[in-house]
Amino acid sequence: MSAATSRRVKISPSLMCADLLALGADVDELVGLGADYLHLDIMDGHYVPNLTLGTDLVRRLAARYTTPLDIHLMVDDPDRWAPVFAECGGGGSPLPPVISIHPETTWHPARTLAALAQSGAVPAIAIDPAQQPAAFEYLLEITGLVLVMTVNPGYAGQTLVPWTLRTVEWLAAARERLGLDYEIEVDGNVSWDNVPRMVGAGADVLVAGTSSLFDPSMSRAEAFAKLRAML
Ligand code: S6P
Ligand code: MG
Repeated sequence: MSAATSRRVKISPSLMCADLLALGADVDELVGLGADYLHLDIMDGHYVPNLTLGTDLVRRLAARYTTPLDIHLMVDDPDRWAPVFAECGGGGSPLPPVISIHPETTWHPARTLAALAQSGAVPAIAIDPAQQPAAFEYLLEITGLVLVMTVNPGYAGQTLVPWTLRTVEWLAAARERLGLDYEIEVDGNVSWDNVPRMVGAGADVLVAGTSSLFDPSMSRAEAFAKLRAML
């Protein structure tokens, strides 16, 4: 049975796409609608040319919600920042935060992932469109989730890089071949048109941003229901 038919597909709203001036109300609604994760993009202005969310927000969210945090580190020094976010993302949730690093940003990603596991977080890797997933095959055994960047990292509102669907397919096949259980998350232009292709390729967590859940033509509740109905 394929991953697409055997697994419940989860929704991880991207909070950089929420209404930052009314964030508490927006997150309350998303949690009430049944968001499975809360996706937080952490950028350093070096690895990606942008700055977004940070430690204080993560700490406040972790204290207020039991929905697990899905913390995506787009930084060029993950060994500095992963322990910081593992600490401030711990909060009161019974489920640990998922923390993803881009493995090409550190010389020894296996050590970084082991340290994340040691700190109680779910260790995760994020694969840039230009990276070959096979290069990270050995890391899959110590990884709870693999985030596939389906756009180039740094900004919301971009267009799908089409060959990244092959990365999703490769990861789904590798999961079966290796007998592993990591989740496969897609991040970037998860649109109404792209969702069926992404889930068909093997994605089981969708980062929902401006392309779906934050579609300005409908309410958040309508968009969430539309997305759920597609899964
Ligand atoms: C991009 C970031 C993403 C975006 C998301 C936005 O660097 O990692 O998580 O927030 O891709 O979604 P959309 O639908 O605007 O592409
Ligand atoms: Mg992201």
